[in-house]
Amino acid sequence: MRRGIALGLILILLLGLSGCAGKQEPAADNASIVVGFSQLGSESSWRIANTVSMEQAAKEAGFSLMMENANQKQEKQIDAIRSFIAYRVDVIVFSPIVETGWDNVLTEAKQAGIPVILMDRMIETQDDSLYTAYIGADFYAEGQRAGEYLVRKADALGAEHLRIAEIHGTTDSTPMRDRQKGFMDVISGDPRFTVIDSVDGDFLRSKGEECAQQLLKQHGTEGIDVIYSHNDSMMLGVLDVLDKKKIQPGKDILLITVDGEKDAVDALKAGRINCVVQCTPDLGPAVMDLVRDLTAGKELPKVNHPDEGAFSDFDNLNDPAVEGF
Ligand code: GYE
Repeated sequence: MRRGIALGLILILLLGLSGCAGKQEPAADNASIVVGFSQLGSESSWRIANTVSMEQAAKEAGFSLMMENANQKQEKQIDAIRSFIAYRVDVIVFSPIVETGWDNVLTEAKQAGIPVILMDRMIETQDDSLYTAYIGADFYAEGQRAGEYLVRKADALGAEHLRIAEIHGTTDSTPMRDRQKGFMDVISGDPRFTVIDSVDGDFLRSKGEECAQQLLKQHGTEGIDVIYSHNDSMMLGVLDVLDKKKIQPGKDILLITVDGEKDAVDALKAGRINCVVQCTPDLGPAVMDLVRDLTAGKELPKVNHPDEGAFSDFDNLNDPAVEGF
C-alpha cells in the first residue's frame, strides 16, 4: 500500500515536472518572444511603408510586437525604450531619429541584459557594445549614386556650370548626414558644380514645398539648375511648387531624389523627375531574421545593408523592374 502511494507520488511529480517543462518550452516558440519597437514617426511614405513592413514581418514570424510611435520626438523614443526595459521585452528594435543622445538609455538596456537592434538609422557613440546589430541602408552609397547620376547627366548635356540646391532631411539624422556626404564627395572636386544652398526639409512633404518656395524666392526662378532632395516626400512638395510656377520639372530644373516610392517613380516615368535613388523601407523580414538568430543564441553580423540601386532617365523606364513601393 505504502509502495503504491509512493509510486503514485512519483508519477504525479513526474507529470508535474513534465508539465512544467511543457510550460517553459515556449522559450523556443516565437509567440513568447516580445519585440519592443520604437518607430520614430510617420513623416513620409517611406516611414509608413517601413512600419507596415515591421508589423507584417513580426506577425509572419509569430513574434509579439510592442510598437510605440514617437511622432518625431527623441524624448518620446527614449521614454518608449525605457518602457520596453521596464516590461522586460526580449529584444529592443529602434530607428533613432538623430544620431546622438542615446548612450544613457542604451546603457540602461544593456544593464538590464536586453539586446538592441538599430533599424534604419545609426547612432553616434564611443561604445559599440550599446547595440548588437545595425540593419539599414548604406546612405553614403545612396548619396554617391545621386552624385554619379549628376556627373553623367552633366556630361550628356555638355553642361558647363550647374547650380545645385539641396533640400536635406532631418538635421543630424544618419540619412541626412550620409546622403549629403556621399553626394558631395562625388561632385565637390568638379568645377562644373556649385551647391548654392542647402535647406532643412525634415523629410516632410509640406516642408519640401516650403523649401522650394523659399529657394525660388532667394535665387530666382532662373537661378537654380538642380534640386537634390534627400527624400521623395519632400520632392513631391517641390513638384507642386514648380507646377504652380509653370517651371518644367525635370527639364528647366533637374530633379534628383531618394527613396523610390510609387509617386516618385511614376514622376520619373513621366519625365518630371530625372533620378530616383532607391532606399527600401521593407526591412521587417530581415529584422525578424536577426531577432530569430539572436534569440537562438547566434552571433549577428554588426552591420547589415540591403542591396539597392537607382533609376534614372538613362534607363529603359518601361522595364517592369522599374517600380516604386
Ligand atoms: O529616406 C525618408 C524617411 O531613414 C531612410 O527617413 C529613412 C528616411 C527616408 O523619412 O523618407
